[in-house]
Amino acid sequence: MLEQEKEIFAEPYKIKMVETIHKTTRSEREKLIKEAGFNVFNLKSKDVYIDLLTDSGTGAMSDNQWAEMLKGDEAYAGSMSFVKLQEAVRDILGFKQLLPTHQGRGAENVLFSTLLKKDDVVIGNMHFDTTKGHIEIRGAHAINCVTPQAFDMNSDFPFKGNVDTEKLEKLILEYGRERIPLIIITVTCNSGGGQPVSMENIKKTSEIAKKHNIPLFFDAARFAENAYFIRKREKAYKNVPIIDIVREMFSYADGATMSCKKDAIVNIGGFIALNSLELYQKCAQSCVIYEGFVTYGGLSGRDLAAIAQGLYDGIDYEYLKSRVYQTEYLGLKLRENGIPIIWPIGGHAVYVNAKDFLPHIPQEHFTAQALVVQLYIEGGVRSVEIGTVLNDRDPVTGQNRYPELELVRLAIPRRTYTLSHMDVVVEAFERVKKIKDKIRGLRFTYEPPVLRHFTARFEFVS
Ligand code: P70
Repeated sequence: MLEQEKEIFAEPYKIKMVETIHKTTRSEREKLIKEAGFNVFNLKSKDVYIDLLTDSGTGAMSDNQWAEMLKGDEAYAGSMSFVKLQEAVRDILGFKQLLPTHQGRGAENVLFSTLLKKDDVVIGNMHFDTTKGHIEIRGAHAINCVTPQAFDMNSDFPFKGNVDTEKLEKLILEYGRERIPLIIITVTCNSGGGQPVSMENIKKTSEIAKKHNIPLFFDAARFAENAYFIRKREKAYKNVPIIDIVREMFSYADGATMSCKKDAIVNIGGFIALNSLELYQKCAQSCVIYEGFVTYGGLSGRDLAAIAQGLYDGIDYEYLKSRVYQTEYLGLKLRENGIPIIWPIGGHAVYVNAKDFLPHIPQEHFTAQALVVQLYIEGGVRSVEIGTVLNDRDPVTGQNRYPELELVRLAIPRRTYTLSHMDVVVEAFERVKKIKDKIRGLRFTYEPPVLRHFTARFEFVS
């Protein structure tokens, strides 16, 4: 008898409802992307075969979530769906107070309009773009303080999302506690490649924050994937139930902002969760102004109910295992085929290093954007540029800000695609690889002044 049965991988669910996806021909795609100004944000979803633009709001809800949608009660005040969500948040995350918001950036807006003033400093491992934006429009400064291993593309370090705790102490002393209204840990660290933060690091960061009396918040969009990595990579947590890991993670924080469009597997929604009644009361005022009354925050009762169920779906071990397996499956196949990717593979996405792949395209011709465009032309796969276009111009000098890395992100929606779809993506890269030396760079034909990557238009450099 076998000592241990060899495990065969399969998704831990079966398909109950489907959405048809459409194939286009290469020549159709050449025409479509030209009409879109060589910007994939301008493509219609029906013209995309495999959509890896984002894992945000693109997941498939479960039968249990749809059932909760039907049961959701629509009440301006005192909705029972709100009560359900509050109970789920108390049970899983352990926070007493809850303010729903329309999505993650709504939560950031409410929290930061309450906590921040001009010249304040917010330190984090690596702030996500919307977080940075909300900090900077208030005249405050967003400072990244991630572990140096995050920048070593070949290192196997398992927790590249960790806070550099020594640097954190130094920064606190340098700026002074009075200027630092909060510290934020983004779990997993999206801007760093979907890399996790260890429990040990969370604990240490929390000790430092407590010592200086600074509140510690999580940007919790992908908290469940972070917990899964802790279980897989941190010895002390081997075989510990995900819910216990999540409870411990959040026990070290004073609060969290959440984009429920990620690990709560809903199509819209967010929240702020915290313990302090005083801070809740202050935030509640901004919530009513920007989002909606405190028991719905811009969402319908059915959305709140779907989030409550989604929080439980999102921490299911078998689901998380298959989710991370799928991302790894894609990443490993790309790597085997000689496509340079960021290592280790992140939880929600594979990041391709465009500078290494297309060294003949200089950054001023938008290396990663050129790869995004060609990947669409060759295979109908939509990805997103994380490089010079996204990085915008320096507001003072007006010059392009060239990031160290030119990346193409392949973000995988939750419970949406199968491994066969991942094979299609690998095949699309094969085709791109065959003609890679002929790929041309791009230049702007239209460049909006802010957040240019959403609406800019390009043409090929001749
Ligand atoms: C993504 C989306 C959103 C996000 C996040 C973290 C760690 C807050 C938010 C904001 C954004 C995106 C990027 C490219 C294309 C489409 C969408 N991340 N914190 O895909 O939350 O979107 O709900 O306001 O990752 O990474 P919300």
